[in-house]
Amino acid sequence: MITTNMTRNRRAGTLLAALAATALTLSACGGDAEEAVENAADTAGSTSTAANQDGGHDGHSGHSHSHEGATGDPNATPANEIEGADLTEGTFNPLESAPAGTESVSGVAYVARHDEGTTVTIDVEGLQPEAAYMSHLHAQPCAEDDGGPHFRFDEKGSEKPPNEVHIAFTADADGAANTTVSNDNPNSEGAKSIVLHLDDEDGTKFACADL
Ligand SMILES: [Cu+2]
Repeated sequence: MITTNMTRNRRAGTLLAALAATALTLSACGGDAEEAVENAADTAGSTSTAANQDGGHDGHSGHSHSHEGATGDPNATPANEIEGADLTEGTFNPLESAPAGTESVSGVAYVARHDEGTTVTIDVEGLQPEAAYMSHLHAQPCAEDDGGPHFRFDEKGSEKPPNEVHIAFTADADGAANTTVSNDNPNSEGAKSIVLHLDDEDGTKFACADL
């Protein structure tokens, strides 16, 4: 990655602060607080891991340039049509930080967990005609740091598919897109949102759906 050491250190610091904040938030809510604190501590113990995990955390990692294993298939069976699946639905809303020209986005996201794995379908409109976009499953709700970092099946594993779910897609002539990606791992309950990114240098986040 083309990240300088200075940037890495700054980002690692930001991530640690974010993790601490997350742990505090979770403590206040009970539930998995202890586990969250342990996870935060684990991550904090390794600077290089923290820096790597920040890939995509703030949308500036350049991840949008790697579409390997991520290209959506418009002809695949959509998540909401898979029989017997545990289906979650979310509604896309523009983020407060959405740049001019992206605020009219709307649509839905479906995540189906089933015997074969996890299938994600996004159905959006209000995009730029023929423009390319990127999206991912993210680990936090939209209201928390615009979805936070990418969701990973193995938290300490790769930031690429299949350990993350990436969905690259291109809008049609009407600015609409409907596409589906599948992953053979069904254990995606940790995915709390789907974030849409511009396919630019920074991978700018502009819309999010809570799952
Ligand atoms: Cu993302």
